[in-house]
Amino acid sequence: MQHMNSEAQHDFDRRSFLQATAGTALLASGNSLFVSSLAAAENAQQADAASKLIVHTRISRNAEPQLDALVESWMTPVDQFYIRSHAPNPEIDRGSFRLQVVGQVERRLDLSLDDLKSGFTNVSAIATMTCAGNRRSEHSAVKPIKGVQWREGAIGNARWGGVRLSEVLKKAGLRDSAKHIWFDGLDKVDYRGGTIPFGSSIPIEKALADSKEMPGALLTTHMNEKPLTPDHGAPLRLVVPGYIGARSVKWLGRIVVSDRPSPNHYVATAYKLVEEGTKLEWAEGGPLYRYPLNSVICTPATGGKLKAGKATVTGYALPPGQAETTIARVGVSTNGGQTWTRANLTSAARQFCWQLWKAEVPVTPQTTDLMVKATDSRGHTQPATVNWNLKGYMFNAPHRVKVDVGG
Ligand SMILES: Nc1nc2c(c(=O)[nH]1)N[C@H]1C(S)=C(S)[C@@H](COP(=O)(O)O)O[C@H]1N2
Ligand SMILES: [Mo]
Repeated sequence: MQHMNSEAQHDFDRRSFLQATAGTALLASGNSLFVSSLAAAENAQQADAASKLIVHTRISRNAEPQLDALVESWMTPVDQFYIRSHAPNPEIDRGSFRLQVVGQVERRLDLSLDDLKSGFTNVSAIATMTCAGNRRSEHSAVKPIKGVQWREGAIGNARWGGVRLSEVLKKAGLRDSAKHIWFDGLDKVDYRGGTIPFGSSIPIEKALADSKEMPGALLTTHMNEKPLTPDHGAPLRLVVPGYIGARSVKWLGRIVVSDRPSPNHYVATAYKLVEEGTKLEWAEGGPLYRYPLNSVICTPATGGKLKAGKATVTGYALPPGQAETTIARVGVSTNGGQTWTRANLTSAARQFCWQLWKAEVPVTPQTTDLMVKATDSRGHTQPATVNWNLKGYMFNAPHRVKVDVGG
């Protein structure tokens, strides 16, 4: 029970404890709690009554919104934003909190939340966050994959408020040897019998890639104009526009300026594309940084009943995490990709942000499924298939939903 530290976490765990003990096995082993995998699977099927999200796991929180709710607005409300955490939320005292900046710098920094707020320019930017494991369940359908079985909701678009990473790095003074910036969280992830912080790193070029409206990376205290919630990394998290969510470290405690990528497990071994997981493959594979071009049908849902005639289809499309790239067009097919109906893009087109779309397509009793495919402003289109990989990352083949059309 040692994880029940912060009050919010305590309430949450107490609630899940009560739910878990109500009908399913709960095993206390050593100092951790394990809900039986059967119970976890059952839980994953149900929407949590207290939140609007579909909960995959409770002790480390992993949850995603229902797709119809997700595309109700271009800016994702915090209570509809997916949560992906590898460990329970850490307890952090705002008053004594200090962000450390160390490594290949002229001077080390030790910054309180007030120092960050008053010592640097306050900026905000809208950017989409998505997990490299979004749509993992479609990889799993080919061959089962361990881990959270994300559907298509591990994505959200928010306004992130804070200070530019580059400004903080400039204050510390980068030495010539500086090539990569490491980020360590204050959480404790179980790893090989001990614990490690969740960590990431990004190339220095990305850290310094500020444009007028978009920082290369942002040290954020706010999400959609409100202080970050514990689930999303309070009091301070990194946000790296265009990169997989795993690079945007929550509960950020330490920045290390280095001449190489971070040795943290989540850079050195996880978040790579490997097939068998041999030592050689892990060593050869490069860390994933940018997320890929993607699109998803959010309504109707799989199994949806439609009337023959015109059907309205809605969803999201995500340009790849490359600067100055947006969605050029989205097509919906009702005949397995032989012909495509062009969708209307119904929200703003901006780099590093998803776009919502809506299409009217003809359906007949012979229509069995709907399919979507996006093309970006550089002329790239989603691949027809994606190679299966051991961790189930980066699934971005055209999304299909099965539908049932009545006469
Ligand atoms: N410290 C820490 N940061 C983290 C994680 C984590 O488990 N611990 N998960 C990462 C992953 S894999 C993703 S996809 C995003 C999810 O951010 P969100 O929970 O705010 O949606 O946070 C990233 N940052
Ligand atoms: Mo993720």
